[in-house]
Amino acid sequence: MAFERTYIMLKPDCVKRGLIGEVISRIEKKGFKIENMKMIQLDEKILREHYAHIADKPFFPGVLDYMQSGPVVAMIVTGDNAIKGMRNLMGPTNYDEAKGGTIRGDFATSTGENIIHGSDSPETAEAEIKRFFS
Ligand code: IDP
Ligand code: MG
Repeated sequence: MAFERTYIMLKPDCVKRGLIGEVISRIEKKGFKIENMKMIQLDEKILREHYAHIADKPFFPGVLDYMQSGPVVAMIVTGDNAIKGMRNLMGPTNYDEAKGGTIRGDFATSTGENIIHGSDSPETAEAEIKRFFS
C-alpha cells in the first residue's frame, strides 16, 4: 500500500443538491483524510486546462457550462492507494455502468452531471493538486 495524495472536486450538481456532507462522509468513512478543502467558482481558463483531454469531444461545451454553473468544493484527499481508492468509491464515468453503493451510482443523474471528480493517475494527481492548490 502506498500513501498517496489525490485531487477531488465536488461538482456544482453536488453542491446544489445539498450532497456535500453525504459525499465527504463517505470519503472519511472509507478512511481517507481531507488535507485541504475550499469552495471556489471555476472559470473557463482553468477548465480548459483541467479538461484538455476531452476538448475535442462533442459534449465538451456542455461540460464547460455545467462546471461553471455554480461553485465547486476542491479537496486534497490522502491515504493508502488514495488515487485508485477514490476512483473506486466514485464509480465509473459511464452512467450506465455506475453501480449502487458508489457515489456516482447512487447520485449521478447522467454521465455528464456526475457529482464528483477524482484524479486518475499519480501524474494527473500531482498536476491537478498544483493547478487548484498553488
Ligand atoms: P472522469 O471524470 O471519470 O475522470 P473523464 O473521461 O475524465 O471522466 O471526463 C471528464 C468529465 O467529462 C466527466 O466526469 C463528465 O462530467 C464529462 N463526460 C465524460 N464523458 C462524457 C459523455 O460521454 N457525455 C457527457 N459528459 C461526459
Ligand atoms: Mg478524468
